[in-house]
Amino acid sequence: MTDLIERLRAIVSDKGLILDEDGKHPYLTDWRETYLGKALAIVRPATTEEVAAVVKLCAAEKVAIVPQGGNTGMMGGGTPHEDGHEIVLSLNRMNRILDIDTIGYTMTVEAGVILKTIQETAAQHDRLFPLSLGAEGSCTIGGNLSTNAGGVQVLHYGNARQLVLGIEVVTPQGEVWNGLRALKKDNTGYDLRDLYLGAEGTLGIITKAVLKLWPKPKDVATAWIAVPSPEAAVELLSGAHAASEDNVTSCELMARQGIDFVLDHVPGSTDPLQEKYDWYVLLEWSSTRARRPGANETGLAEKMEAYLGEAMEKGLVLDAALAQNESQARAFWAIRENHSEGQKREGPSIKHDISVSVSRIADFMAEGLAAMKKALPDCRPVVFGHVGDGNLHFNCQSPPGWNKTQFMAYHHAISGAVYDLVVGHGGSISAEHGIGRLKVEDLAHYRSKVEIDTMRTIKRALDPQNLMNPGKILQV
Ligand code: FAD
Ligand code: 2HG
Ligand code: ZN
Repeated sequence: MTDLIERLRAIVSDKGLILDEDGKHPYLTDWRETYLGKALAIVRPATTEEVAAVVKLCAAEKVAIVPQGGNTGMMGGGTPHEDGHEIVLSLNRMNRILDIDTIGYTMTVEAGVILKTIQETAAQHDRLFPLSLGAEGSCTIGGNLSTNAGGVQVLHYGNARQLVLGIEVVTPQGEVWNGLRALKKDNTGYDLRDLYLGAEGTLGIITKAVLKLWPKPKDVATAWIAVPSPEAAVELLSGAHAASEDNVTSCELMARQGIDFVLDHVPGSTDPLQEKYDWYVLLEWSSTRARRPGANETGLAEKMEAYLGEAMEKGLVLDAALAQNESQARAFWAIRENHSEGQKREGPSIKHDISVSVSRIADFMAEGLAAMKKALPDCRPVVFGHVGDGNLHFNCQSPPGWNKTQFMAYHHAISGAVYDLVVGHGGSISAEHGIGRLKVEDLAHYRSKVEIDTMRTIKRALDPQNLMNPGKILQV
């Protein structure tokens, strides 16, 4: 073992190696603190060549590797197992923006660049990188691509898979595949890029990416809206596409329970509306068309106000606050984005990151809430999410005062009931967070034999020694 550590040190130097227990700790547990693993070392290469050399050494020594970015994943995919035989390979020193091409609308980055840095760099060049999620201040683009992250603008721009043109990958054998092609069209055989995207580090390590950029929006309207029901939210969205001239960029649904947790636990949060309602929508429209100074034309805020007025007459809206400036819009967004934090501070929760088709949301919701309550009558449903994508965080908070052990005794009953319904509605048991370690058994249960066998065949072919993030997604 000393020999392995010394050989790793020779590749990444002292700066790239963490061996002391205090220093290792943040890399050994996940954001939700569901798992606490052990690792031989935390290895932090600074270049693709160093990643490749580390992987080659580990392949020769049969040491498994857990790739890690910002460690904000929800499924324990970036956390090592408890046996302490793996290394964590963190990409957090590979954090350089390599190129920005404003003519071709692309940006080339290393995998460890923080998502917010990418958004800010694009904005400085009057461009937009549209991936946007609550963890954007700490997650990395490598982690986003490896989980095929979604977030709050998928509705308009697509999920991470749709925002990338090319990637560079270090294979489980330590070879470098340079797929950094900035091509919109490329039909040359099997799509290797799409294989690694969403693979959660089980097929190789993403080291660089060419990202797509969009023009920066110049006119944005944001509203915090109380609605009578999830059905009304879906109908409101359906009409908004045309009313906004196809400029809906976000449509997030929230139940009151999650908002209360944010107001209770996240300092500085304030309720945008005076009255309390059961359901809310955060709606955002944005356009790249700037309002010309002095011109007598209607901007998105006026259009949205008119639309919400009509919707109110139809009973689809109970009350609404339109953001008057950017800081008010940010305050609305903070309430939405702090839902995970609010739930974490409230205590134990069981998360269901599910999707059904948008038109089935209302039926699923009624049945799902009843199923959760049947499994544990005192549980507290916390439903929120990307309703425009049919993706709900159909979460369940423990009854007040319960500890994790008490609550987890109901895990299978609650999640089984929810997932059976989701699958019955033709939906997915993981819309955006992936499988990681937490849902390995669920994936095997809910996906067909032919799908699981095909996935296993791919994994075995690319990683015959099962050293690349073993035990995540699939047991091989
Ligand atoms: P990590 O957590 O470090 O890793 C995630 C997985 O990818 C692991 O399996 C890991 O092994 C692998 N991995 C990481 N980097 C690489 C790499 N370079 N090459 C190969 N494999 C790699 N997700 C959404 O989809 N939408 C949301 O709206 C959303 N909101 C969130 C809000 C909060 C507050 C939090 C804490 C998380 C949220 N997430 C969301 C979950 C999470 O998937 C994202 O935060 C993010 O995509 C993970 O990036 P990361 O760099 O932290 O990856
Ligand atoms: C979000 O949409 C994230 O905020 C996290 O995907 C969801 O905490 C969750 O369940
Ligand atoms: Zn989400």
